[in-house]
Amino acid sequence: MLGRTLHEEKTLPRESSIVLATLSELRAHAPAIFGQAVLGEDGFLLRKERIDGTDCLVVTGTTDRGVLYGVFALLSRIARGETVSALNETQQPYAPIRWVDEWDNLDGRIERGYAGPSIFFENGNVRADLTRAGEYARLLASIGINGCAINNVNANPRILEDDFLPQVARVADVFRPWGVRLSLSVDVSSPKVIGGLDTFDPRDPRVAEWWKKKFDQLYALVPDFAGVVVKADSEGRLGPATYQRTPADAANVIARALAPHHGIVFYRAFVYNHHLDWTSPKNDRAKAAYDNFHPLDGKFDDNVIVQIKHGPIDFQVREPASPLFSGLDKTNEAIELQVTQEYTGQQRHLCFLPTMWKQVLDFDMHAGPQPTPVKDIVSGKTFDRPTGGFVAVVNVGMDANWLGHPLGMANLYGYGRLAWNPDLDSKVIAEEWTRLTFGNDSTVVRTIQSMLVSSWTVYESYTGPLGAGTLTDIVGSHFGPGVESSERNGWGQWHRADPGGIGMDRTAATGTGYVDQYRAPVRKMYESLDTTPDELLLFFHHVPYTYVLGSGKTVIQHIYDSHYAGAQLAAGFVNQWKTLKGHVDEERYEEVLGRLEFQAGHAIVWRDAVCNWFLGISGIADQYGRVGHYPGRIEAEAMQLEGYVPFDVVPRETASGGKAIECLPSEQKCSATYRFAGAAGRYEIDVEYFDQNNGKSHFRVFVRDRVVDEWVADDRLPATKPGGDSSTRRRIPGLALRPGDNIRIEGVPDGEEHAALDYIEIHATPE
Ligand code: GCW
Repeated sequence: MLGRTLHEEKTLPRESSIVLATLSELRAHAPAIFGQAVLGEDGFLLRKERIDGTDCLVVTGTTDRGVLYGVFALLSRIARGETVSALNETQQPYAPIRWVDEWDNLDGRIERGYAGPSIFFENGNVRADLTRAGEYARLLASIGINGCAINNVNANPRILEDDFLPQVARVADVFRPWGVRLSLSVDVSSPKVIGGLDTFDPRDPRVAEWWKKKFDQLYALVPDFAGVVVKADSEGRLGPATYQRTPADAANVIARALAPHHGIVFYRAFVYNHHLDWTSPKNDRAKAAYDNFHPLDGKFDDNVIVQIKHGPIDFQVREPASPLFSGLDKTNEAIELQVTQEYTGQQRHLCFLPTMWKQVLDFDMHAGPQPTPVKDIVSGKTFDRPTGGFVAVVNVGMDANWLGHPLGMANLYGYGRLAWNPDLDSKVIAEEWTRLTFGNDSTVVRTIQSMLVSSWTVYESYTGPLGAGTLTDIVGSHFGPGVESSERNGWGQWHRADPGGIGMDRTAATGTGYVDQYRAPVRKMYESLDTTPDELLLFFHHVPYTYVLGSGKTVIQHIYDSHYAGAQLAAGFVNQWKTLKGHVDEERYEEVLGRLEFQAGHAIVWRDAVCNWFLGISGIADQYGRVGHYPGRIEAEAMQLEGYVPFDVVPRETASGGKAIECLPSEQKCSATYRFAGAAGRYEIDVEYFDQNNGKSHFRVFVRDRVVDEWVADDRLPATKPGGDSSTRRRIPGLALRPGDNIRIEGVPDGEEHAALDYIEIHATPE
């Protein structure tokens, strides 16, 4: 930036300089100036100083890592156009633990990853070329992250095999220059599966010995190894329950093997029974974490951290804070957040999560006489615990922009910033990120910041209303709408919608009693319908569709209205983004535009699926007559078909009218024709088709026998059949239509993808 070459000096410079040094080095050279400065671990100081008559910009910290963070903070200031002329700033991270987890499998695939294959693994081994892993560490360091678990919590025991350890050591080597410490997810059955023992009982001394030897071996290769993450007795994973032992037993046996090396264990509180009897009104998955871990408070060793998902279910679009945060006074805690947008649009939808995280981090658990927000509990302040902090599941991939959606990166940035300082306002974070990413053009900053800060509630409004959970296909992709999929199974993500009403009754008086897991003031608030906030109403209460919300609307009308408003706002993102053409680079402009257009189309799929489902079950019409009536929409099955055949889409609400048409492979090519009967004018046509990942169908659209558009359905959506995951909109703008014109869509199937079509919609465009 300055066009000058940096060099390492052992003494302080004689010319005006930027000085990077640890505090102890500075104290030795300039005791008068730095003798009094105090900093904790990872903290830094940025200061403009006159040292021996020369002006210096000093970046210092107690450790090299702190100095590095200070450098990034300085660069950030400069990039955001802030002054550095009178700098005097001290920053100290809120908590020692600021980690990320990656759910990468050794074969290179990533569980719930939406941005291509692993940057760490390929074909069962660590990648030969770890350039991207090193770049990722730099990126993490720039936002203050100091630990990274590189493999899936559904851990393959192979990760600890003797011949694998040197491979993971290579990852540690590329992390180290950036102060990011390596961590691994381990499977508790490893002593048996790869260790040759006939048991993995955590109380068996041979098992303890195995862990000890294993970590001695690992530390010989990776002296700064940070520790491990454990998922056990959860979703089919083996765990201490096999031997009637507790999570504390399992955590401690590993912790004791790590302790001599100062390593730590993150034991995930995500332990629940996924075969719950759904017919019992008392069963409740939300209770599981507290039920399993609260009785063990005080039984965990000091180098164990219980890692708690921010809500009691599983990263839904809206959940209350997990009651376990205030259920462990004598145990270290970390909050687990999710940057990868598993339930929040999978980086196909814009959903800026810091706004949501803040609601949980700032939520007062009433665990003491003073306010006890979640952020203070997890960082060890409330109960004075030795360690704790923040973890986020990130799941970056080899795709050029790490997370798939260029704007999705704001979530990773925001996570790092909040882990460093959870008091930051999410609007400020959005602004910082925008400036650092797109520059300081005020139109760009204002527009992107405003899109980001509204995006979570927009996403919520067309997906999961009033705390009912994300109404997605919960047994499959977790992407498109699937209202019914959460019911009648053991997974426990129930919303209990039936013809009479909707919501999980979690009260103590008549429900599952979940509210009793909170401290008194919180319990009291959620126990009563009157004091439960609307946005969490259906999480805590079962009410009739005609129940009147605080807003004055009935529940059913709220569902309809919020879905229509949400789809409208998603369409608005496209228009907002279009104002930035020429203000941001072309490549990202186009990429973001493509994602936002997809989102706007998919928001309509969501809107229609959810609204129709609730219309069906409640039998109560939309007061504004929108649901079930679609002006300008022509169902594909009502068009004149050649080769195409109609079929029923399951679940039916994921296609308009419950039906679509497909071109079976026995046909080379099929077509669907509609004779336009409207007035002459300019129109846009939306073609709703199904883009699966098991074929690349080809579409062509003709008006009066002239091709007006063509495309290949080759997106990577999580779908192998027509439905809410694959339904995609193609918008053809600016068409001149006359009455009697034939609009013909030609589909050529490929593989198992049958060029399926749902409908077309014709809208007049203003002259
Ligand atoms: O959110 C759910 C995911 C699983 C994941 C699990 C967990 C790694 O659907 O894919 O498994 O949570 O957090 O362990």
